[in-house]
Amino acid sequence: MLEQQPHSLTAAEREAYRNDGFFVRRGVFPAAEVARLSTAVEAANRAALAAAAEPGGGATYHLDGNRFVDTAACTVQFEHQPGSDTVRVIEPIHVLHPALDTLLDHPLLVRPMQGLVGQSRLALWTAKLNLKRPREGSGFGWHQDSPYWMHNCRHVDRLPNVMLALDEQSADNGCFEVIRGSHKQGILPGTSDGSQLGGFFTDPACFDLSQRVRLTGPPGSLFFFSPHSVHGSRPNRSSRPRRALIMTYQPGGQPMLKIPAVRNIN
Ligand SMILES: O=C(O)CCC(=O)C(=O)O
Repeated sequence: MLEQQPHSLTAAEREAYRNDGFFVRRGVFPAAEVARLSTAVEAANRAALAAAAEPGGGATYHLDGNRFVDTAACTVQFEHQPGSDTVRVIEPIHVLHPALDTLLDHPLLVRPMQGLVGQSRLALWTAKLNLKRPREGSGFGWHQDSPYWMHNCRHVDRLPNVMLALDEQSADNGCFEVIRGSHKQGILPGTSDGSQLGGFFTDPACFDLSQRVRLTGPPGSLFFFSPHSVHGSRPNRSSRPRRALIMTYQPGGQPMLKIPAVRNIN
């Protein structure tokens, strides 16, 4: 039985996660911490860009025409406009700045995650940064995370995600969107449009778009969601950034997705 501590999962949140596949804690991270983390993610972005640009510094490849570079520390995904040098996603992100590594142990993340994983000993599965820069940040098609992870993990049902908003998340800057209840059917079929990543996008016939919920909130908001939840987002058409960190936890003692090492949570 997990001890009830400050920030622990509430009964209502447990119920929401079970029924809807997600719940939200709005504006819970103090502004000063969000500011410190925002500075850290910009430093991490510069480090990732520098590593990707080094001659021989990374393996470059294209999937469906979009550029990825695997550096020694992380995968850097670039925005989709041809020739863009704007970073879209960096994974894993916690290795690029000490403040982002320390964040993984923050009670505001760990306490509710202990409730969702169902045990006190946790480890990190993966952590990524989604940058969604003003006007050029592209959207994410409807997908589940579990199909990406199922071949590397035997406990894919126990990989809850939490998204930490570094900027206000609104409809016009491409906030996170989720299909309520879509997690209940486990791993759903992908599309078969012949593209390289098409199989990772969820077949639209397999979920109910009328159950779509936009998760808006101020900086410092936390959005918890199931690895089976169908989710996505629209492009950022606004003049404001929509940066967010997504951390995924798992039972303690297990290795991470992209690094063959264990990062237990303190
Ligand atoms: O950042 C978003 O809006 C969506 C992120 C997402 O779908 C993902 O990282 O799997």
